[in-house]
Amino acid sequence: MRVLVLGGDGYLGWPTALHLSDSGHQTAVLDNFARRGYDRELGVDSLVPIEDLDTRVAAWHEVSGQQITAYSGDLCDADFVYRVVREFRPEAIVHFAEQRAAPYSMIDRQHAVYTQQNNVIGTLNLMYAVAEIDPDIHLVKLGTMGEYGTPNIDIEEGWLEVEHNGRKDRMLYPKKPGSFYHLSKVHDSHNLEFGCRVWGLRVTDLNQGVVYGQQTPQTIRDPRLATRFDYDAVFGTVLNRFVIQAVLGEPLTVYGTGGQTRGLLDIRDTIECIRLAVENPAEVGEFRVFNQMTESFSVAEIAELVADTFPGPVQVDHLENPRVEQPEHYYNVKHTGLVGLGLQPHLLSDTLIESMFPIVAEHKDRVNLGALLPTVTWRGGLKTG
Ligand code: NAD
Ligand code: USQ
Repeated sequence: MRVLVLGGDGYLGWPTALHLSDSGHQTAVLDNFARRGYDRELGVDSLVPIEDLDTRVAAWHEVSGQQITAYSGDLCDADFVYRVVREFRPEAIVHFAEQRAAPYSMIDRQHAVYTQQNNVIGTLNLMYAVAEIDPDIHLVKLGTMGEYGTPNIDIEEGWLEVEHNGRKDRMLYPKKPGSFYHLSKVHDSHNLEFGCRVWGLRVTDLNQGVVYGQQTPQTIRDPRLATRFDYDAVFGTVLNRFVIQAVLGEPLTVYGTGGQTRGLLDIRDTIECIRLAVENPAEVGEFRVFNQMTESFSVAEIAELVADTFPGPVQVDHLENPRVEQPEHYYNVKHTGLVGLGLQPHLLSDTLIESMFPIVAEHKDRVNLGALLPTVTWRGGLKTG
């Protein structure tokens, strides 16, 4: 198939493009390099050095013989989006291209507005391009488990059968997200479902949990193919950060009691989920939702797992939680859709965590220690007075 990967220079987009290319799909990537700009803004860099997109693409050609086409531009530029869709003529588009850090979206008004504008408008431009150029294109959109929040009932895959005053309907699952970033994904989901209903778009919304890991079977074939690995308190995600903190000999930063529970998955499962979704498209007019996660852990359990696995002393600190989130809650998520398509999950074993220690050790001198502790708070972004 011809597959266009939006956000193909990012942590997940790049290894996904390699996996699709390696699976025989004609693959193109698109990115505006905003993510590299956030690094400069925050004074940090990926723990593992990454090449620029042209070098990556050339290295992949050298290693595999496969060609990946690269487009540089912004999804918020509608003319550019239309041009790429007309030129590449994708059968599927995988959409990773959003500002994806909850803390970044909570820095202040400007960052909240940027996040929602970038994410919602970019997706809207894309929906229009698909609807006007070729509505048969299957749109595979990265959503997030955080769209649901932590409701006190089971989390279904996107939809909920509701009985109210004796009548029944199938409704989009109610959302209770925890940041302006997570809210942007909710807005996207609603827009996309509307596009399916009104224009007959075919969409798969993948509500993904927190991803961990850094290597995939393709990225390890050459150091120039490495994907980014974030450690800072804004873009670094919980398990990756705990592994990095353990190797650096820094305390693991559990926010609050650590009773908050999240769905997680291995980066190797992310890329495989995308392949499965692409190769098994949604029907015309269908808004299909999968919960893309394989296991749930509380933050305290994740810290304990990392501390137990690391071959040395590890200190676990409980910091005052900079976020506003439920410290203890019910969490039971249905996630059978992707397994039904053939996903064989890599569950979090000691082997994976252990394999991350040497990656961190090799590059630990690149860490800006000042960026490890959280500085963005959920209420601190309001400039009152
Ligand atoms: P990332 O920031 O590394 O990658 C996103 C890429 O999109 C970046 O390269 C960025 O430059 C690009 N981009 C952003 N806005 C753009 C625009 N307007 N036009 C063109 N390109 C643009 O993020 P990631 O960790 O690879 O996440 C990818 C997607 O998966 C995001 O949508 C995120 O919400 C979702 N997701 C990520 C995780 C995770 O743990 N990393 C978990 C669940 C969902
Ligand atoms: N946490 C800590 N200590 C840390 C970092 C995080 O206790 O040092 C806690 C947070 O308070 C939160 C949980 O760990 O309760 C997860 O935080 P995170 O930063 O790992 O993940 P999150 O902000 O939810 O965002 C990440 C990605 C985002 C994606 C989301 C999936 O950045 O793009 O959408 O995971 S989900 O969490 O399912 O919404």
